[in-house]
Amino acid sequence: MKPKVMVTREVFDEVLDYLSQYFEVTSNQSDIPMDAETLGIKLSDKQGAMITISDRIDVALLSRCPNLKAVCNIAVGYNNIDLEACTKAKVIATNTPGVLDDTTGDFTWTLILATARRLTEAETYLRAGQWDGWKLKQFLGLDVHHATLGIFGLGRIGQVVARRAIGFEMKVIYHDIRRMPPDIEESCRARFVSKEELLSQADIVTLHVPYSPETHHLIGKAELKQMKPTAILINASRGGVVDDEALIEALRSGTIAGAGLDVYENEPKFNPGFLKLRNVVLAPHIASSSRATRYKMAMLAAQNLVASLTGKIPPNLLNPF
Ligand code: 8YV
Repeated sequence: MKPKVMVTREVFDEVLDYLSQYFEVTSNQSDIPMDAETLGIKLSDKQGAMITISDRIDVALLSRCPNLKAVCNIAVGYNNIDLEACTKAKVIATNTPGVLDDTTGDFTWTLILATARRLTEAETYLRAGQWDGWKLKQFLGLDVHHATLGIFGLGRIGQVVARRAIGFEMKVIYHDIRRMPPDIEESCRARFVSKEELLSQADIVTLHVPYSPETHHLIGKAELKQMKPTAILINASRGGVVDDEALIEALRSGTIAGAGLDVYENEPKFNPGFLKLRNVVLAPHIASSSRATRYKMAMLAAQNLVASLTGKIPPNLLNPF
């Protein structure tokens, strides 16, 4: 008998076909997110699950799923998975690093350019029929070329963002928990600086750190105050890295000039204060969403699941066994 697995959200048919070669597959193709209670019921008789960041894998869930052997996230970030609890329960956990770096880096640039040049604000104005002609001082923005780009987290995605900055002839500075090796700094043309220097020098601050207790509210009221009033903040990493309430206040009061966001605290119920602001570009967590990349992410998660349940070491194992 084939092992039973669940795919908790809609995925591509090809991915389901691949999984079906190995498993009896149940898939939530209706794509309605499941609450913790439903997830527990659905996974109670499964050996494996392909999950997304909206599925929380914790002690409570694991205690209800005695057959579970592997949870494979369709995401590089895995703050939805309690790794320690998985290890204790002998459940393999995996993620999808690498395949989304370029696409997420591209989208970070989408946010940088749209925010710096006030695209959402200008388009809203035009669509509302308010445009009555060209004006010299209309929607004056921030120049991206030759500006200073400050990157928090020079990991895989941060490096992509830095390399794209070379074309804009920017000065790139970065901060991380540890300094990167010289070859990476050189290929990114990035200079390591303190958190304080990054915040006070950058015209554009962009965040590429994972969410953890250490990065919770990495950017809060005090950090926003250290930024230039002309600077913009970009977040395509994880909600919770920024204190959204503090950011809304900073955008309202002019502490900083603008923000471009793809992620929020308490997604998808983000702070409604953002909707009242003109100087913020808002996207619904789509940084990795190109057709090709989302396919690769789902397929990689499926490969991780197949390896995990066929006695192999999965390519993207997160916890020790
Ligand atoms: C995913 C992401 O689309 O990979 C991540 O960590 O944030 C996105 O690329 C999202 O997490 C869906 O699970």
